[in-house]
Amino acid sequence: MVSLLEDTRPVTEELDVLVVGGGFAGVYALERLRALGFTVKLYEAGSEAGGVWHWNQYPGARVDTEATAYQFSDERIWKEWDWSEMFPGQEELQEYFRFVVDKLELGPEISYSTRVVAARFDTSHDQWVVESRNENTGETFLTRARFFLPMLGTGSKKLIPNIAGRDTFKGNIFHTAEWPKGYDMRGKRVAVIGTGASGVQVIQSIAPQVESMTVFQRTPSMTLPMYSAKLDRAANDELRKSYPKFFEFRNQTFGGLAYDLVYKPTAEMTDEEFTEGLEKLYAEGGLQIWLGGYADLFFDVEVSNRIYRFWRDKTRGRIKDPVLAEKLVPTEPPYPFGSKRCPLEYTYYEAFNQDNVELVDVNDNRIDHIYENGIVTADGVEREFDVIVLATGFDSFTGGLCDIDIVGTNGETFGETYANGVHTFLGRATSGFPNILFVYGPQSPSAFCNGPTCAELEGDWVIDCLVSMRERDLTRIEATPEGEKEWQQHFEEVTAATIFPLADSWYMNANVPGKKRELLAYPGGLAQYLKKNQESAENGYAGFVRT
Ligand code: N01
Repeated sequence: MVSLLEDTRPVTEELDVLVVGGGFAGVYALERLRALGFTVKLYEAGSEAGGVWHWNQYPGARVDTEATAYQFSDERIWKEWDWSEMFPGQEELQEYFRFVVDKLELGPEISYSTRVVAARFDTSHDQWVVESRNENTGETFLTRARFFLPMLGTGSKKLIPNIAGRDTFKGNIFHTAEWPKGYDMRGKRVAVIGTGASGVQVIQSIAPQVESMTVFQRTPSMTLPMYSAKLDRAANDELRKSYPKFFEFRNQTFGGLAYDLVYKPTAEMTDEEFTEGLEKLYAEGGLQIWLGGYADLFFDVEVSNRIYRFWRDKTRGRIKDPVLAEKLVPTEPPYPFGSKRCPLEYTYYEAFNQDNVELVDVNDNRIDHIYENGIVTADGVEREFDVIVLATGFDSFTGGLCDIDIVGTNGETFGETYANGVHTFLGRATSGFPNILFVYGPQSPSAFCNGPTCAELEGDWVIDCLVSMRERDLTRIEATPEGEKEWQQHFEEVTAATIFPLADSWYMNANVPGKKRELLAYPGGLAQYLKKNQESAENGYAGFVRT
């Protein structure tokens, strides 16, 4: 194969900036960079913008963050857009992205169904030569871009478990992120593998429709009630009045959310005060008990265990069968509460009270293989299914990036350079890959930060950086290995104080066989993260070399 650098095909587009991915981060960066006069394009593999909301069309897909916080702070959008409820569903979010793209007239700058497949850095021009494929025609073409911004989010690569016999199955088998649009579950015998946020939403949504459902659980989720209030025009108008101040507040919270952590040390609270606080947070619903609750939760296993007992006692009574209750809501915490993502639910636990819903704990009885009619467990029992749903999550932080054949100046791909662990400066860039800057990337707050908030705040840092380079006629930026070491050290110090390493979660990269077990979402909070970014910029982009 001819190297992209020697490829003689004509270059289709020559850009200042190529943005990859049409989720919140990509759309935000595209609009701002265009307004600042950069020649910029966004390539999106899907047929529409929306990121995870384009791909995840499974029944019950619904955002777990309040709509007030889960939106752009751009008044051209929120002044006109009405949310129908506080936790909108996937279709409404997809519609929101259509509205944003139309309103900001971004269409001409977006190439849909365009998947970036490879990139090489041309050191003589300080440009990336990027090869992309049209997903409809299969044709490939070349783009040259000075800056290459992969804004791939944390859910762009599906994690498909390696279960023997998968290809022999005669029914339908699909991952939650590739759900066939409108696929009808009524009357089907269904297997669901995985009980994370996606699994919980699927299970509770299809339980009333299916003929039967078997849920294969490896780890129980600590799932919280959602309570999505309906919002009419008047309610939206009322919210609009508060938005400017609200967005300022959102940007200063730990996770860029509609609420902040409670920083009062729990040791200074009486038992009554501790419990009353939990009752209030729990009654408000959503993720508040987790990302808007006691900050101590993340640093003190004892506090985490107390909150676990509170949650357990609220939840367990909803499950009729005591054996099942112990599986779904164990007496003792299977991992510290808060160290894995809490999904949100309405009727998740009630689904298991149905006679036609069965739970298989794969720790007691593992999935042995898939056969033509269903799944065989280690005990030799064959269960027949029409559909197998893989709610098995994502190769989250680096999967999408490593899937693109990007080779850096050291001759390594991202997969190779991260083989012994991810290295970045500020979660913003990796040495050896000049002019590639991340937003919501590995070692940034990502999973601990509300998507739209970090899309804007991290995006602003990247955009300011590109503007300052343009003003100085600089054409190349690269993270230094020294900067990366410093960030790694800080990252590890902050991580060591938290409860996150105590769970095998996707936060810890522990869900992907063969990858290094390491926390890849910065747990120090948004304020501290932005301060570190600011310090670098104010010190002449310390931690980077710009030429
Ligand atoms: O994925 P997950 P997800 N055999 O990795 C299990 C966001 N999100 O798609 O816990 C058997 O959380 C795995 O078991 P274990 C949100 O940030 C948001 O559900 O690893 N089981 C787990 O139960 C979320 O955190 C929203 O032991 C296997 C499940 O599959 C993130 O996306 C909605 C297995 C995977 O859970 C990912 O959520 C949905 C195997 N081989 C998602 N491999 C909203 O905002 C994996 N599992 C609403």
